[in-house]
Amino acid sequence: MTCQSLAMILPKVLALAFICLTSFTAASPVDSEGEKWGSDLVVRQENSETQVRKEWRKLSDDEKLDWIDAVKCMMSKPALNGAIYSGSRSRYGDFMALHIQAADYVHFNGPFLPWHRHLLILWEQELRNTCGYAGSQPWWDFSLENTAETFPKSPLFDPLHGVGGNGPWVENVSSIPVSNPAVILADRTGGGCLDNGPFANLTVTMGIGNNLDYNPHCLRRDFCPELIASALSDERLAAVRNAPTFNDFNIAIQGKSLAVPDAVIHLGLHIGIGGQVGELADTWSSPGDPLFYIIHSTLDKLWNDWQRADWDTRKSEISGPDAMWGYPFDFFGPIPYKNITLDYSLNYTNFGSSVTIRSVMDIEALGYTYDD
Ligand SMILES: *[C@@H]1O[C@H](CO)[C@@H](O)[C@H](O)[C@H]1NC(C)=O
Ligand SMILES: *[C@@H]1O[C@H](CO)[C@@H](O)[C@H](O)[C@H]1NC(C)=O
Ligand SMILES: *[C@@H]1O[C@H](CO)[C@@H](O)[C@H](O)[C@H]1NC(C)=O
Ligand SMILES: *[C@@H]1O[C@H](CO)[C@@H](O)[C@H](O)[C@H]1NC(C)=O
Ligand SMILES: [Cu+2]
Repeated sequence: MTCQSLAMILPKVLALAFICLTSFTAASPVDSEGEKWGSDLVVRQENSETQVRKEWRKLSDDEKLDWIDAVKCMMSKPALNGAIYSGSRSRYGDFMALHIQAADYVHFNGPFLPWHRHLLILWEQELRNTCGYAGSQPWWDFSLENTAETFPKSPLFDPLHGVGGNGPWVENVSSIPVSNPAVILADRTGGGCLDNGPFANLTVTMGIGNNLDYNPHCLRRDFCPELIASALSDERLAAVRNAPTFNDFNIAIQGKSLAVPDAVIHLGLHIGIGGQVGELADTWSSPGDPLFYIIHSTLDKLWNDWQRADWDTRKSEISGPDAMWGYPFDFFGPIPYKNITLDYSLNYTNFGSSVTIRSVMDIEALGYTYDD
């Protein structure tokens, strides 16, 4: 096994696996009808207490196992959307299908953070209501392990009280199906079917890529520690925290190009763990790896932290293109888009009611908060 330094791939301007060039044409701007469509339903349940989403290592061992068990429970509950998406074989699969069908409208644009915020609320409610989970969706303070040496040793990846670690090393991955075979990551260190931790031998039932058909395949991880160290560095995190506007914040989270050296937090988490051939690196089917929910909880926390640092302004500050790859994420050249507003409708097609961005701006009003 070799772990080449990221420097070896710096000169190449590579499109990362998390994106697919062909998806450019699939993105379409929302018309004005769509923007009026959302409701202002507040999700918080009557009389419910504020739920605190805890950092992984702040959970007791029993609490960690409770979350893992709840995820496995979701994988054991019957799908409600199996008749619509043949790949959805469980309630867990329904969430994956939701993400696959929405992916081209909710990444590299303005709705990215709000759409995933409400997705996590739906997910957390389902853990509680369908699987009796008493806790909250955990997040991960990756700033404690953002070097190539420390990242793989994070307690998050513990085989017993964590989600398991890397996939076993596979040198020749050329026959493993991926969304974008052009992506080569010199720094990859895994690639095999996950063989450790609570999700060892997990069968993912749909994907890879924008595909909702039944396609059973194993869960792979392919850690790229050098990419983690670069994309999740203290410097990258400072850019997130110090972003003066939501537009700057969104770019500090999602990136300003798809070149590997420009990868920042969101891509760093997905591709640093999913690597070249892992599920988590796939734009569409990344929720096939339960780590997806921990990653997105982490991004949601960063957004909330940023909002709370200047709450009066930021409780209502939103911007960005409605369309994927619209300015300032126009990495493939200019495309038609509209700037979103708080009235923009976040859709959960075949799954749940649409909500406006306005209705997800304040997590405390939604009934939860983060520790730390
Ligand atoms: C959201 O739903 C509305 C109403 O059905 C629709 O007009 C709009 O195009 C949808 N937006 C997206 C991004 O799918
Ligand atoms: C990798 O595997 C593919 C197909 O499995 C094979 O065609 C190719 O020659 C292999 N490459 C190397 C460098 O071994
Ligand atoms: C995964 O499956 C293989 C082959 O069936 C089996 O040998 C192994 O014990 C399983 N590992 C776990 C952790 O269940
Ligand atoms: C969207 O907002 C940006 C920043 O304010 C602005 O530069 C751009 O022209 C706007 N785009 C459209 C289509 O209105
Ligand atoms: Cu996503």
